[in-house]
Amino acid sequence: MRRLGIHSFVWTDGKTQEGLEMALEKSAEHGYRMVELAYLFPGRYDIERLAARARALDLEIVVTMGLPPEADVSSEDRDVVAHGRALLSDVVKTVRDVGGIRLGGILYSKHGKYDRMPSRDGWMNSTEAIAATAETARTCGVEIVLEIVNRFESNLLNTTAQGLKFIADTDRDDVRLHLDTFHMNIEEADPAAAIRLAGDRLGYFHIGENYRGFLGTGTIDFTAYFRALADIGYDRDITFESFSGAIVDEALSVACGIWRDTWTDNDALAAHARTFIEEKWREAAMARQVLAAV
Ligand SMILES: [Mn+2]
Repeated sequence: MRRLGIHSFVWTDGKTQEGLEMALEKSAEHGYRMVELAYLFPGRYDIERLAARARALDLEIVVTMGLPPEADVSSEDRDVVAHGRALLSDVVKTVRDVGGIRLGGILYSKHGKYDRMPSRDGWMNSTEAIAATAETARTCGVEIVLEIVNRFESNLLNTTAQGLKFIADTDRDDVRLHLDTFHMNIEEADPAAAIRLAGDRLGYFHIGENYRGFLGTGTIDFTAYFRALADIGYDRDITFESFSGAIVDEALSVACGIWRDTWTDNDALAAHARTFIEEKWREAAMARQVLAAV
């Protein structure tokens, strides 16, 4: 693991500049070395000031988002796809301007439940849009990772295998997968095998409990996930993601179905998550050493 990060929605709904700056302070205070900001749309924040705060705190910034319906690059409507491509290009430049290292999330489709089947033309439109976005990102020094999410949040990429096929179709070797334990728990027959299948195409990893609350209090077998990460020699970033009705961003909460409080004390949540992830990471590394020594 390179850096351990935390999603800003643990701290703030992201509506104000002050909220985001507080999220940076809180993340650093809790020993996290990276913060994930969502929907960093151009013009909403003082980007220069955020960049300076992150630098001063030695925090890396990652940005994630999902596309709104009117900017769905997996649409068959040319205007909608064009809007999506322009939005992705703008956001990549904003990520560059804030000093961010990576743009992830549901960049390849709408974020939300679809009422139609995915189409071949939509798939092609999306792979072409991501290829173009990756080219812009390359010139900006930003990495593109595609988050594989559950069936209720996209109809295009729900499994690692689908994600690998999609990346192959973009014809880019700099686009990687962004996997998330919460989504894998719903969609993958064997999540640990899916991590091994992703191998060196895995670029970013989200840790969340099955109900998005305190780690270790739900049904996800984190030991299996961490051992798989150790097996593939995963050496990139890991971010803790947790949402509660205690902190509500209308767009994200509705898209993710956050209807209730899974926690109210975010300081306790963040402190616990860091300890939990670092401990699981150490355990997995030790298990691998024991195995190799036999
Ligand atoms: Mn996630």
